[in-house]
Amino acid sequence: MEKLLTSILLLLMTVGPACAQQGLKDALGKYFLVGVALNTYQSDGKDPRATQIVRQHFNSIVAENCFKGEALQPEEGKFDFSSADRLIDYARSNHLTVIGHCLVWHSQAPRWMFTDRNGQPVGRKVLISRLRRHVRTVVTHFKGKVHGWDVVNEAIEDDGSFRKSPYYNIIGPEFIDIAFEEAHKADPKVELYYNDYSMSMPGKRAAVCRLVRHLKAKGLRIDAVGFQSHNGLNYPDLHEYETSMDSVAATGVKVMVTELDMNILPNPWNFGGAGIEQNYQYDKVMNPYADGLPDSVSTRVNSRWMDFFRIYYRHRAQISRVTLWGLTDGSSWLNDWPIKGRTNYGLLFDRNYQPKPCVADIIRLFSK
Ligand code: 9MR
Repeated sequence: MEKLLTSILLLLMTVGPACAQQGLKDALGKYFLVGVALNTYQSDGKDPRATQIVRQHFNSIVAENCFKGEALQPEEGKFDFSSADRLIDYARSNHLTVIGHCLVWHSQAPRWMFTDRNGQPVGRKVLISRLRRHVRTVVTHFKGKVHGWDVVNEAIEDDGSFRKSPYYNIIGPEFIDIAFEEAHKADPKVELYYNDYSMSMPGKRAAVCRLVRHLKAKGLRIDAVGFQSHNGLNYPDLHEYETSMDSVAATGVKVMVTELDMNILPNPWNFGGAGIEQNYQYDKVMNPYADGLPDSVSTRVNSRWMDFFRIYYRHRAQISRVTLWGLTDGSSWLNDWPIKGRTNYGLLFDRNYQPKPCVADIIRLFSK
């Protein structure tokens, strides 16, 4: 009897902490990849507390910046994979699936990409060959190491028109087809995605679905559409957001939530005027929680997180990945956008690397 009790006690001691340690990936991972974007400090393994959270909660990572064009090909023909390769090593030693972000984007493109030696815009042929070379070289380098690529990022405006980026202006909308074609040629096995923000906007939704159908009709590979999901407390409209998920899924590709976070600070565009006294007020009003988040706001934020994760639960059959755009509140880009130096609370883990209350609720929701 005594032996039996000791065995039960021992079992409880081993299983108990394991249960308490259940992570997001254990519950949500049954349905889709659970990812997080890492900065280079984190993916270089310099932040052990970050690594602990990554290991417990996530099974996928994406580079917040070091896979972007300007980082990988800072000079024409001179590729620098050093940071990105360290992220691949980090992923391997922590058993994480890597997503590549991103191959073709008007922002953070290599500086030289659109101009010639004299600073004049390059012609169509030259830009196509530069685009192809970048995509081919990068995808080939990471062949077998990256699970999927954001091939084209943010090429469509909220009203559904094409963004008038240098790629569009010089090449025309075919730059998108070319990018997908070249990526597939370089690695026929790798998944390919189109990625954009404000996916709840009806104009953007229609245009992105049109784009997916167009690529498929041309016989090009596309596996998923990324909904960046830089959300706020009052946007997007949840119904429109869900409608977009259904519409995208109806085109025959998966939905990916690729850059999930929540800006909880006031929106400066509601402000007008330029008086000095108003500027002073502006700072204070725009950074109201520098000393901490009041409980009432915290409760609202947690419940808003749950609104989104309930949507992801309902749509779990359509979704192939949910990735947070950063690990802790302290490392989020939202502290510096659209105003530098604010104290934002945009992620699931706080500045002390502690999970917000909603983390346990999300795990419960997906464990039922
Ligand atoms: O989080 C990234 C930030 O560190 C960079 O300064 C910024 C530069 O444009 O890019 C941020 O990530 C963006 C992502 O690559 C694409 N979608 C919007 C993200 C937030 O701006």
